[in-house]
Amino acid sequence: MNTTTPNTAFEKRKTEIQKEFQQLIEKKNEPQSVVGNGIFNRYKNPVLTRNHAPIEWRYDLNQATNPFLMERISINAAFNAGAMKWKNGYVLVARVEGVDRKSFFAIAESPNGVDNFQFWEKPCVIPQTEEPDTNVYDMRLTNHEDGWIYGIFCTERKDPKAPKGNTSSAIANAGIVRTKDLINWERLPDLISNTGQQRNVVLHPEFVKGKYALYTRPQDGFIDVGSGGGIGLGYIDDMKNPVVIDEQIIFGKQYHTIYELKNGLGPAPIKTKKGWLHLAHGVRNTAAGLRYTLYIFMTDLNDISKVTHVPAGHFMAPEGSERVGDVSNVLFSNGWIADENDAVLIYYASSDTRMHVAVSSVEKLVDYVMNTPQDTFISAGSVNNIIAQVNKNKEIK
Ligand code: M1P
Repeated sequence: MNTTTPNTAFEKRKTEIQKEFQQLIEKKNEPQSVVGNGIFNRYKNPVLTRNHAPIEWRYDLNQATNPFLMERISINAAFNAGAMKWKNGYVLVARVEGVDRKSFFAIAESPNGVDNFQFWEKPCVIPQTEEPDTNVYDMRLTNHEDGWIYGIFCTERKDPKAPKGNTSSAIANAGIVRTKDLINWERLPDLISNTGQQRNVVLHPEFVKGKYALYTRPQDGFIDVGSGGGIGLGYIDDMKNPVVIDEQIIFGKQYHTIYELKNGLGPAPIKTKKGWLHLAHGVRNTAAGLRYTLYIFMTDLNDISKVTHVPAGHFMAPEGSERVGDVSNVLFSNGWIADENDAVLIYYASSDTRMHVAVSSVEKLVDYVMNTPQDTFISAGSVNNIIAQVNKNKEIK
């Protein structure tokens, strides 16, 4: 085929690709149900998928070098996004994963937070430390009172101590960047802590006694959390020398709960009049593999190490098509936005594949966290909770 003569098949395909893409990113979203559970409303369509990746990232649009208009760089998934309000828009810093298995960060923006998310022109450029990151993912954004927006993410590198022939062992740690414009990212040194590996590290938005406060999730190995696996809290004097001091588990794993195997924080907490609201993920093992669900807890306004309320069980679990994906039976969240009108937009990923939104409010979440029965850790206790509620309802005149 002479690739320099006009190719109508090429032009036709280009038009079709552009049309399909436009339809996807302009698709309106709406709440799934008007009744729901009264706590939050899921929205019908995922807000971000691999198909939201810009055409220019995936295709060489030059007919001479790509006569069949094939995807040259394919994207596998868009998930686990940090979130924040930016100017008048809602931005997600998504974990975008190529088919080469490498994740990177890219910002998608929407005018209303529930649909019309579009990626910015190019992915984020994250400067490297002396030892390049093999893979980066799951950025938590914190608009800190020091004036910087921090992004703390997982940086993964091959385990130098892995026995010969072991080509999968890795070391996970917290990488740290900061920015004022979401375009230029300054890389700070990786977290220095004494406790093995780290994932799910989150910066608290306010100083605590003049120090930066950091939620951690120490673990013994890359997959194996070992004796760690709970939510820790430690302090840092200077983010340019991020040595964690006084790291202590404030909320551990617990037998026969949804956070029996792993317990890790989601996004930075939301400050309310009653306490700090936290969204986190709990993991338990089942015959079908690991199951990741989301739960909510609250800590004391004046002592962030004190957990004051923990409703029993999960807040959200994978449902319907959310159950299936690259890593099935997973809900994971590292981004939520408390909007000016009291609404809370909860951005969550399903099965390591795509992003969704559910909407609640600060008022509802505070009510939920403070008034839902806590776990009694035994079946008889769950029965008692139901009977107490039935009896209470009988008293209603
Ligand atoms: O595959 C589920 C999740 O597994 C890891 O999370 P955690 O360290 O809490 O087990 C991360 O790789 C996360 O990105 C992923 O969604």
